Amino acid sequence: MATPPADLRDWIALLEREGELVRVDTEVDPDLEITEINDRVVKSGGPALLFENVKGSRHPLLINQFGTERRMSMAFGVERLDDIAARLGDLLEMQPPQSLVEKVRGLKKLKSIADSRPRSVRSGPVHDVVLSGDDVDLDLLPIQRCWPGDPAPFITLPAVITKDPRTGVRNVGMYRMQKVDPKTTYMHWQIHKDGRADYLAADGKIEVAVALGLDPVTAYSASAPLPKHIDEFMLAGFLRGEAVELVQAKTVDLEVPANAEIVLEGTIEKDEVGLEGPFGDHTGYYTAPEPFPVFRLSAITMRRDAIYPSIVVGRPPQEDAWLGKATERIFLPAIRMTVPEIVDYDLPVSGAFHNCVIVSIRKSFPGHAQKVMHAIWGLGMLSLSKSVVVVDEWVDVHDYGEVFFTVGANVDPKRDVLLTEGPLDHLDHAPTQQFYGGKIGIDATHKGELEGTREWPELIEMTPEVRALVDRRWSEYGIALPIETNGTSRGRILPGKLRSIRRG
Ligand SMILES: Cc1cc2nc3c(=O)[nH]c(=O)nc-3n(C[C@H](O)[C@H](O)[C@H](O)COP(=O)(O)O)c2cc1C
Ligand SMILES: [Mn+2]
Repeated sequence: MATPPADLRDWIALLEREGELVRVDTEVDPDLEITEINDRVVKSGGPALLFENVKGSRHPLLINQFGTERRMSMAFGVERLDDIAARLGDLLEMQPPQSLVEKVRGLKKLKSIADSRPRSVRSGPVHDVVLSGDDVDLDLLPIQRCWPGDPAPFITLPAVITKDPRTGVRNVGMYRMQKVDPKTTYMHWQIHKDGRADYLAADGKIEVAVALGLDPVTAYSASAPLPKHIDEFMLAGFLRGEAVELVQAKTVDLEVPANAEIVLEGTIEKDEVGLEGPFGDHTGYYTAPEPFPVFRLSAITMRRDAIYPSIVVGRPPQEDAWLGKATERIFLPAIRMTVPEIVDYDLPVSGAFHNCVIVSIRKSFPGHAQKVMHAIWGLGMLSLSKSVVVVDEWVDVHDYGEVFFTVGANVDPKRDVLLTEGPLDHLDHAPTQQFYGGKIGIDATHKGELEGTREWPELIEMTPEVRALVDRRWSEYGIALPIETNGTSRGRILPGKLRSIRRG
């Protein structure tokens, strides 16, 4: 595994060396123009963009740093996103050691957890420039207005740091911030989020620090759906293999990443809210204006020549698709800890992540698919999923054609569709009532006698012998295929498990 980048500049240098970044020195407008340029680049799988001449600001703007699977993997220093999950899974599956070798290996793993804890340092480049009092001015930054219906510019890629007033445990989250005036923003803390819980637990007011322009893994960690009591910077440290270094902020009692490009410091009063939005959101729709807390800045600190990071969400697919896919992959081992029969899962990007979960399971008893649906509806942020599609272990959940085939072929809508209700995503506009509404579970697994069906037919499969024969002889046939196929994409696991839910 390559070492992940140390800070944003290191990351930009890496992207540039790898041909993954274009510098744009033509003047561009942060009001809508950057969105349209970026949209075309994102949708064509193009490079990260560093706009060096943004109208109205001295600071360059970085966008699309996460916009492809390759860049997202580069951020973590891995070949494929699944490789990150493997490291975490290894840790989660630690058993009491049987031998000395295992003991040593176990200790190494524990050490890697201990080393993941953020480290306090005395100073850092984030304090090269300190602006407080009258000098605090958000107009300095090239904040984007993303979509035509947005009433103001929004800070879109922040790591918002708070402390639980009761326990002192840090929380870091990514929440958009609408600019209200040069010293004020709103804080879009949705109802299910830890950041909001810290705010609600506060007495009178809460201190907040917002880090902008981090190394990519730490930036990612702000979007990770961790349990409330786990510090996101700890996850960042674990995933980077190196602790996040923190310095004391200047005007609030919080620690901030020492090498952030920019930090905004300030407070949020408990009873001060304003009408935030509308905002062109990752659901593909504008979210309606709603009251959200008001963040009043007390300081802005920066590195010299600070680079401002941005992201645009909107109708999927957008850049945030890959932040979501990283979470999907990283959290698979943790999900398997609780629901071990889960083989794999996929959150389709076009489902805006909360609309649909496709999950494959090792089915071993009647109603197993329904058990897994309920497990998902009870699991962290996945609990907000509106639909869950359950398939057998041999179905590739990432192959939507195969999933569609499986649902079409195996579902009796009357028998296999579970309609229920529960909490829904803050941004879901479909339910009659905000936050709560219907859910659908679709059981597309093979059924058996124990579930009261007639004999289930066999899936069509070629024999391994004939496949091997054709593999061997392929060159003799002289057939050039437009796409290389070795005939192994289907039927990797033969549906033999079925027998366990059939009698005998
Ligand atoms: C680009 C992007 C923008 C996001 N904007 C918001 C937002 O405005 N409000 C919000 O509550 N969550 C937003 N999220 C999701 C949160 O960052 C995510 O749920 C995170 O886990 C919240 O952390 P917390 O549970 O510690 O509060 C956003 C995620 C991404 C990737
Ligand atoms: Mn959290």
